[in-house]
Order: sequence, then structure tokens, then C-alpha cells
Amino acid sequence: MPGRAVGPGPPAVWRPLAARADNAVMAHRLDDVSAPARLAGPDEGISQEELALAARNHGIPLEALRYDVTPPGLHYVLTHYDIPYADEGSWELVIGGRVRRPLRLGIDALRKYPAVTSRVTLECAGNGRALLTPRPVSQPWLVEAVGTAEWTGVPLRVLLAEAGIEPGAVDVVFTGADHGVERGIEQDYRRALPLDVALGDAPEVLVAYAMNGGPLPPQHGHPVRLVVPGWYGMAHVKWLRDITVADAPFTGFQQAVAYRLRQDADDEGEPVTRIAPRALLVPPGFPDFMSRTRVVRPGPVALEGRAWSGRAPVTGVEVSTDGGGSWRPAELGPGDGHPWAWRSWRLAWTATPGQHVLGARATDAEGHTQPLDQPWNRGGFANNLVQRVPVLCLDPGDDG
Ligand SMILES: Nc1nc2c(c(=O)[nH]1)N[C@H]1C(S)=C(S)[C@@H](COP(=O)(O)O)O[C@H]1N2
Ligand SMILES: [Mo]
Repeated sequence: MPGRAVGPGPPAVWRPLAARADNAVMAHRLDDVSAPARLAGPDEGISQEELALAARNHGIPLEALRYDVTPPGLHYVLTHYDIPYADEGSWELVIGGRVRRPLRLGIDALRKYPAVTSRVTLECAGNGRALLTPRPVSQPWLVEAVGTAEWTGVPLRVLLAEAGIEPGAVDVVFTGADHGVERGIEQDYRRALPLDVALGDAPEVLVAYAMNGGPLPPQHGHPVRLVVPGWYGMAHVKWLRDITVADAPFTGFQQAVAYRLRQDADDEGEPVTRIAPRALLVPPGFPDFMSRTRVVRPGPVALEGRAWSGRAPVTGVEVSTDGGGSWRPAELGPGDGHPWAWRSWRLAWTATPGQHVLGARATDAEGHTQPLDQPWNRGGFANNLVQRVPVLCLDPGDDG
């Protein structure tokens, strides 16, 4: 069933419900409002449902890639259901399951542990999805689902050590306070990490209560969230209220159904885990309001941007100014003690009149890099297709 189109169409009209004679006799089930995942048809535009998601879940304005740490409000946001209303004073985080001493911690108790601060680049696993063909119908990200923040909190391994893990534990399950329905399944937002990742110190998973030195904003998980450096966003459970150590692999919706790399609907698929390398440009010049095409004047243009990988440190960024025909190495900024945060890069370009397509390609220390052809899967997850930035360079003396 195609999505509702945006634009001209039949006007929405009010009719008394009684006019629907079938209302009384039909079954009322979640399936009436919650459909299976699907791919957009060949010429199907972005639907009103996708637009509604895009208006709630905003990306980083790409010019904000200039900041080492993304300023408040410019970090991307993704929330599956509603942002829960949370009172910090009465919030409790419960730690239980296969542990010797279950814990119940308020915010004040969490603040008493030695605090750790990490600068972490977070990226949604669906980043780039709306550029894929066919397009998986979901939050329609272009490339802007990324941001970097300084998160402060307690290492998860410290809390788990205090609770005392019992033998036989395999997964640690994290539950948020948000609740909704997805593809017909009613649920709390819930994700798990394998025990070795939960207990690891590189990366060190944080139970975070501060972002950039202040309380977490409501949309970023107030008052407590998980931060799993190097992993795609879905692992960083917001509004964290429960941590349960489990002796069987977790098979909840967000683990076993969503966030898997599948070619076909009935593939079991591989789980989505760590962030694949990606580089983005700070958009050069100035934009056209509607097309967002960049406009520059001939002469030197400083190209700059950010690059990151959750698998291994970024070791190189190459830049193309001719649509991928040739590539030149960019100069990398310092990798100064923030192994889980993006790195800056720059390259001087001399713009000549005409149309250009710019792009940047990151490579990490394990040799992972970015493809020029789309890596496709049904969820559009973990795709890191090289960004294309069309630029118009004006003729000399053209004042527009
Ligand atoms: N409880 C809860 N945690 C969540 C989500 C959610 O919907 N509910 N969304 C996840 C996803 S898919 C992403 S990409 C990140 C986004 O984090 P941010 O909004 O702070 O950028 O949060 C993750 N944690
Ligand atoms: Mo996400």
C-alpha cells in the first residue's frame, strides 16, 4: 500500500464518526494503525508519515560540523515513540536479573560515583536511508543524523561490579521509559549488549546523567541514558530506567526484528553494531534556499569537514571535486585523546566556473572505507555511501 502523498490530493474532511457504519462491528487492533516495514515504490515520493517523522527527529545542520562538540540543540535527535516526561528527583534506575545484589539508584546516588566524561560521536544506524533505491520507508535521513557531545556519567562496569554478576549471564538488557507500538508490537524501547561489551573498558559504556556539562535535555534521555561509544545510536538507550542481566540472548523487537542487516524480509540478518566510517563536508559557499545547492565564487575555497568510524580510528580522508573521478588526501586535524569522536579534515580547493560534485571518503585503521555504490539492506542501516555535494561556481564578476 503506497504512503499518502504530500501535496495536491483530496482535502481532509470532517465527517461524523457515526457515518462509518462499520465502526461498531469491526475489530479494533494495533494492526489497524501499525503496518509492517516496507520499501517505497519506484516513483513514490516521501509520504506524509515520513514527513511527520522527519519533523520530530531532526538532523544536525551540516554547517554545525564546524564545532568539535555540537552546540546544544544542534545535535541530531531520534525518538521512536514519545519523549517521556521525567522528574529527575524521583527517577530510579533499577539493576537486577542475574546479579547478587540488585541496586536501586536515584540521580544523587549515581552522582556519588567517580564521574567519567567521554567525547562521543553518535550516528543513527539509519543515516543515509532516504538516499537509497529502493527507499526503506522509515525516518527519512539524508546524511545529517550525527552529532558529538561530551557525556558524563558512571561506567556501566562499575555498577555491574557492585551488583555482582552471577554465573551464566550472557546479555545485559536496557529499558527506557518510553512506550509505543511498532509494526504491530506494543513495547517499551529496549535493547541489549553482550556481557563482554557491557563490561568493556575500550569502549567504556557509560550510564550518563550529563551532556556537555549540564543535565540531559528531555530529547536526549533526561535524566539518565546509556552511551556506548563507537556503536550506532540504537544502542544508546535513553530515559534508562532498568538494567537486567540475562542468562539467555535477548530477543526483543529492537534486537531480533529491527536493526538487522537483511536483504530479504525473511532473512535472519546480522545485528547492527558499530559505526562504519563516514566523512561529511561542511557545505562550502552559500546555499540556494529551495534546492540547497551550494554556490561559490571562483578562486580558493577551503574545504573542511568531519570524519569518524566506530570500528577503528580514522586514518585518512580523501576528497573528490570531480564527482569521484579523482581523489586527493585531505589534511587531518588532531586526534587528540578523543578516540570515539569525529576528526576534522581540510583541503584547499581552487574553484573554477561551472558545476562540480564534491565528496569525501574516510578510511579507518582497520582498512574500512566508504563505497561509491550504495550498500543496500531492507532497513537502510549502516550504509555509508560517499556524500555527493553539488556546487555551482559562478562566472568571475557574477554578483548573482
Ligand atoms: N529509550 C529510547 N532510547 C533510544 C531511542 C528511543 O527511541 N528510545 N532511539 C535510539 C536511536 S535509534 C538513536 S539513533 C539514538 C538517538 O539519540 P539522540 O536523540 O540523543 O541523538 O537514541 C537511541 N536511544
Ligand atoms: Mo537510530
